[in-house]
Amino acid sequence: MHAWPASEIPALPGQGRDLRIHDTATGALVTLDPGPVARIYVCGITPYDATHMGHAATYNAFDLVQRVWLDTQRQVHYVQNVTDIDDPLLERAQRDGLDWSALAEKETALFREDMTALRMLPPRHYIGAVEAIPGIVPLVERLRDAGAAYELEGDVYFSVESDPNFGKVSGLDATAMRLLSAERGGDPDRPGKKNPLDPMLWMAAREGEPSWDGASLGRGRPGWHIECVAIALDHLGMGFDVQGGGSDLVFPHHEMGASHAQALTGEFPMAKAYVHAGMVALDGEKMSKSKGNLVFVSKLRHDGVDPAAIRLALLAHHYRADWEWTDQVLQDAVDRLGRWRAAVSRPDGPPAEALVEEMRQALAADLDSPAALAAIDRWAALQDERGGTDEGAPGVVSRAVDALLGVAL
Ligand code: 5CA
Ligand code: ZN
Repeated sequence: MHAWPASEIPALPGQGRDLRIHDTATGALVTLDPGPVARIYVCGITPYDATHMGHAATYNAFDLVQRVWLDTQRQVHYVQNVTDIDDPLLERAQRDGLDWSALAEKETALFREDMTALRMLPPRHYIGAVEAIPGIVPLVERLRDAGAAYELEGDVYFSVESDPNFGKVSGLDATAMRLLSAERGGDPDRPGKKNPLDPMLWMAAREGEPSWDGASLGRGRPGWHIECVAIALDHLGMGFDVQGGGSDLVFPHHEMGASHAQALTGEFPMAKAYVHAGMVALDGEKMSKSKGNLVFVSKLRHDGVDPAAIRLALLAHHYRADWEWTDQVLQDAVDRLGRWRAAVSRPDGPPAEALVEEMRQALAADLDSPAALAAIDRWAALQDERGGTDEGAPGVVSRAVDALLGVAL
């Protein structure tokens, strides 16, 4: 699949800092040492509805990771998937009388537009589940042949008991896992499974549903977790730097993915850091397509809201926090954007070097974007109250805000 166009990243004076980031698996901050090419896999959308503020907040977090790395003069190998075949997509297409693939295409196109408007840097590889099927099938066959998977009425399940490290990503106990499995796409109550938590790797073709050639597996479609593992291993290999997503992906998705990869390669962990963004809520409940309590990026854009203000509203919250979207959050961002634009519109101002350094420090310390915003607020207030004599300083600030935060002033 094609991704979306990259916004240009202005050059900055000085040098960025190495990223320290919270790893869910160890529960600690880790300093990543990615080498000249940093590798990151971020779980993409299931395209059955438009991009909402929760999605945007999560992709904003990983866009910051990419920008911090780029600021250290590294290249970034960023891979993202599109879950363009899965139960929720088929259910929505059926409900609305649409063709499932046309629905997926339409929502993916809208996502690209939203990401472009928000100045999220694109992945180098943007891969759909459907196009990954030829790579998924041999992995499932290998898991089965190695005894890590078994068949149940034509479907193929992964055996969590085959993995000595199962549970190490989420650190959850069996009761919590079972609850989350039922909530998030698993089928713990299906009779005949070896362990209720075992996730599906390959679903045999169902009447009236799309299916693909699965070689020795028979016709069918892939399970969700193996999709991301196949794409990540194909494009990044084992031991990449960051696997990212919202905190609702910790279990089962990222736990199962690590397990599949361990069974395939004998290595753990698949990613050096498992990084998770908090959940954005609306009216007290997690924003989610299934609940329908949504604020869409595209709707705000069409109502004339500046995408830079939407982005600032996201940046005003620490990526790991759970937070609530309100009209006030957006209004505050619109006001802040106005103050910043006024402050950089003059040819000179207070010195910019210390501010750029503060921004770099804040972002390198577990992506503390609220601290970066506060530093810019202080500079803008100084400019407003007393001005400054540093020629070109507003230009430096403007470029730093663009390069490090993806906000065009
Ligand atoms: N296709 C899978 C990942 S392989 C999926 O979870 N798709 S999704 O469309 O449901 O979500 C896309 C991303 O947005 C995921 O990282 C998910 O964790 C994140 N996300 C979903 N809802 C919210 C929310 N309310 N707040 C923050 N992030 C969210
Ligand atoms: Zn995923």
